[in-house]
Amino acid sequence: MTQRIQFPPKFLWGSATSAYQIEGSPLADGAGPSIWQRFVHTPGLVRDGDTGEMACDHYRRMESDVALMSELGMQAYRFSIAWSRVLPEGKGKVNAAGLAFYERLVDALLKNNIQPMVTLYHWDMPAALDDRGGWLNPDIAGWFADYASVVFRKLDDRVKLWATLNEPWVVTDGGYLHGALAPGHKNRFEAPIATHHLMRSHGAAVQAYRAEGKHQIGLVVNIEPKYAASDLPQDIAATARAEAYMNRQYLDPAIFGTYPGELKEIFGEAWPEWPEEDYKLIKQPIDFLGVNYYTRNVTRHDEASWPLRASPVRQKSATYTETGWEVYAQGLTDTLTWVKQRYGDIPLYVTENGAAFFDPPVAENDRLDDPLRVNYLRKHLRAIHSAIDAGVDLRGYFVWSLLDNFEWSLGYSKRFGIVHVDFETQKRTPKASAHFYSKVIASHGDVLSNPD
Ligand code: PNW
Repeated sequence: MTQRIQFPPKFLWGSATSAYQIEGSPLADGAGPSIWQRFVHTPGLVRDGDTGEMACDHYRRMESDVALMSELGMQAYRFSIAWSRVLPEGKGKVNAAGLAFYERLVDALLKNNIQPMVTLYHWDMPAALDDRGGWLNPDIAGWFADYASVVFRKLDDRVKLWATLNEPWVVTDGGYLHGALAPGHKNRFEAPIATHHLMRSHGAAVQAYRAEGKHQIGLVVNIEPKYAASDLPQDIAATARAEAYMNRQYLDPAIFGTYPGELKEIFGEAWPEWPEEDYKLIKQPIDFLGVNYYTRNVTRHDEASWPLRASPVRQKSATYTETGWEVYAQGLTDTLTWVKQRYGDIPLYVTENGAAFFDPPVAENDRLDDPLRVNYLRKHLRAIHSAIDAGVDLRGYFVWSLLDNFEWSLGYSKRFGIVHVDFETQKRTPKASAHFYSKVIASHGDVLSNPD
């Protein structure tokens, strides 16, 4: 008899979104503008001039979206709070109406037996704070902790899983080094400073949580395992730099209280020294780590690539998604076991995993077949099971994303949803991948044992 796939009894199955990507109505009910509000209204920065003004109109369709999650059998839902809905100026006066939206969302989820996981920062810095330097201003740690406290006091009686930051690497690399994401800076002196104050802010929010909260708080990072393209010493060194830059830049300080030495090599004189007390603030004990996994990277030395001097090598026989990311499920197993080996036995969640593929139009019978996404999910769900088999303490999995949504500077051109959204009518249509994922949840993973 073949062995059936089994997941731990309390393993949580969920889906994920973020505020600016789905909500729409960014200025409703007294909310202040965020840096994304500014970025999307600066001509030329977002593909086709797309904005999050409407997005999935989730701000007004929240109840029916929660009902849809319930129909799909979701057990958990990871969403983010828009800081400038709660604090229109980023600090100071609380906007009760903004906070009330998230309270209604949490209550709707709980009524449907869906566990909320709340991310405090998914890239939408209040514009008023960006005017004061945003992540470059050391005061941001206090502002962030104050914002976090407002939210903890309101929702910690109902929310058991909190995340401080979503993907600080993307915030600094996209927002401050290469400028593809808000606030759109391109400055190698700024990126290391943003990194440091992001991590101080993470630490300060965790400290605030120990004072205000009673449940679990963690950090969410994106990890892309790096594999050397050859045995050449220069490729191996380039791979170590790429790994330090993306995978260890935030986890090492959060867990060990130090930055990887390679960062000095990468940034040179732009990598500053920081006072010892900062590292104490950053290294707060956390309750879990969230890992966002999409792809891997085969890495070679490349003098022309700034500032890493490392480039990805395209894999000839591999499948690539519409964002140009190789489909490589083994990398998810490798990532989870690497985190365990390097950082110890901290509980883990896969907080994002998914793929953008071109989807056919919705058929007349309301079906949409997305076999590539089904295949991606099946492989990656088996990959997390392999990691659990190898002893990783994985507590749950969140597919990215529940809905097709605003994919940042790529606008609506890339669809990650397991539910199709018609951005003209706002009609939701679960894709075949949603039905597949429903069956995974309903069988607690058992269907993954069946042949494809
Ligand atoms: C994540 N990378 O971004 C974000 O958390 C989501 O908001 C986003 O929609 C999703 O992935 C899909 O893009 C990432 O280059 C962006 O490694 C870039 C990388 C990873 C994650």
